[in-house]
Amino acid sequence: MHGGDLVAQALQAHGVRFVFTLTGGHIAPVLVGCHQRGIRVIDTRHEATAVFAADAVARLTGIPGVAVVTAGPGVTNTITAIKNAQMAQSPLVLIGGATATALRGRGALQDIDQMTLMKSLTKWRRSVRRVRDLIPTLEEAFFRARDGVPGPVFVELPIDLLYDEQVVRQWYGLKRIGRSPAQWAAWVSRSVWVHHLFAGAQQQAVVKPRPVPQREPDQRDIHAASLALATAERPLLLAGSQAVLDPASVDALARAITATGIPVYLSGMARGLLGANHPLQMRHRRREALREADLVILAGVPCDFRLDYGNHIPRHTRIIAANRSRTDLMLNRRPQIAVLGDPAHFIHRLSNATSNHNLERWQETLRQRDAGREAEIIRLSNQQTAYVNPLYLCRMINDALTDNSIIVADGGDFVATASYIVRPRRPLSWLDPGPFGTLGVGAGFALGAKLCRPDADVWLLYGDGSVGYSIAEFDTFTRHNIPVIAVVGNDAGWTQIAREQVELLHDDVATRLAHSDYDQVAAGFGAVGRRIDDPELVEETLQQAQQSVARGKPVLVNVLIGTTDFRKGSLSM
Ligand SMILES: Cc1ncc(C[n+]2csc(CCOP(=O)(O)OP(=O)(O)O)c2C)c(N)n1
Ligand SMILES: [Mg+2]
Repeated sequence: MHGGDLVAQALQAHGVRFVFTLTGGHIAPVLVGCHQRGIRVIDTRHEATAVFAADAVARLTGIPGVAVVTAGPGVTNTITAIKNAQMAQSPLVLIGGATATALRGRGALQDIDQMTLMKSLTKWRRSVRRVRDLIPTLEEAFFRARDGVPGPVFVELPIDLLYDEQVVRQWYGLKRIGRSPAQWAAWVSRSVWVHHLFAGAQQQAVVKPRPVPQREPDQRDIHAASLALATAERPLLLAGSQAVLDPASVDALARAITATGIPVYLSGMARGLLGANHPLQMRHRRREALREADLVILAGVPCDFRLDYGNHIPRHTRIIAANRSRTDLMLNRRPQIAVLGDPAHFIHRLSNATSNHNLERWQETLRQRDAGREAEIIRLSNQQTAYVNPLYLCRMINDALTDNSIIVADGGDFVATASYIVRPRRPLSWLDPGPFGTLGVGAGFALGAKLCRPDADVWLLYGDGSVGYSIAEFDTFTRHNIPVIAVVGNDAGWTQIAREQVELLHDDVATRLAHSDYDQVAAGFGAVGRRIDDPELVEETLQQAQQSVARGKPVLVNVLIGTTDFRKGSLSM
């Protein structure tokens, strides 16, 4: 048994079914160990994809996703994806290879200070120094990733801990003792070093995954919140990603929300929590609703740029906030009732403590407004634009979804439009990057999603700019038999940026792309590629795409789209 196998053993004991990687000499024993233990090893074409995939696995299963990358450039290539997971509060374990312990700082290949690099990106990190510490360190890593505010952790594994002792002794030149006193002294010192690496390795502890305790909301806060709710006439609930951190309890959460009767806006991973057509869920004109509400409950939703730093909620409006993060709880606005703890637990407790009161009129006002906006969207989607009207395309995608579809959003303008039109049908079936807002999550998220839910059809909505970051992963989809449907909203540009830039600076420099044949690129990697520029063909092409997926083939539909004013004036800063 070598160190790589011990790592695999620890991962397996923590419920890990997939590891995502791009290989390198420093990590080979870990990958082989996983493979031989039946953990599926998915090798991607970029380390960022491996981490995005691990992030998706974490979000959909609650079990930390695992990415294994090689020393140096393998680790540095993960930075954006790791930062994204940190800001999305997604628990994942990044395992990085590293140079041999005795060669640190001596000019070895790919030897950089990875621990300092990872300091601001991870909530916890360790460099393992002895074989016997491999399993306990990984146990700790899995615990830390999920404890409190979840997030990525980093474990660095020097290569000489991963091979068996005989091989390492050979590397260190311990097979032969030199004749001179100097050679002898060097041999002794290297021998002591290797002895230290392997000391106690034979008596490996059994892997014991540690349960993660949850901080329960304070009973006084629940009481105060239920009193506030009892007197509110126009309460509004905003639920965000942090409310669905525990996939096992999302259905119970949906029931608890329904029982409160409070109108709801869902964001991030919480989209889809209430299905496609729940009477309490509103989708549009949130700002107006926030202006009129007399009580706003923020369940895992910080007052960041998405709520205009709290300015979307008038000063006099009472706020109840529940959040696992003390910083997010207090960000920009001090709530009247601040509950430090899991927002889903809080809603359960609140729901139990609250007797239903009549909110019919308020619900109806919001519902009518929502319906008004829906009608407007349908009208806009029927307008003629060049090529295919993007709103129409989104409506067609929405119509093609089943009750078991997962949607991945990677792009700017086009996918933001889709987020108002394409409705996830069930909990945990919408994935977007989160507050870091990085482009490039697409293929990795889709990969993780399809692996976790092989029966689901995974729809990957891309902008034509965004698709460039991960189109090479169609190779991964093909090699690993991962059939997903990608739809590229191709407007030949980085439109979200162009819109403001051209208006304010009268120059479109660096925002133009070509109507490139992304479909052919995907076809080159073995997928089915289709290109359309005619609205008449959309419905049929999407149906064919679903058939291809049913036959096990990944598909990329490259749709040339026109422009509308739907998102005019929406700029995030
Ligand atoms: C990694 C990264 N680089 C740049 C940006 C800035 N950015 C935000 S939206 C956007 C345009 C995206 O273009 P595309 O994917 O084609 O979508 P479109 O807006 O054209 O629909 C850009 C460049 C970003 N969010 N992330
Ligand atoms: Mg574009």
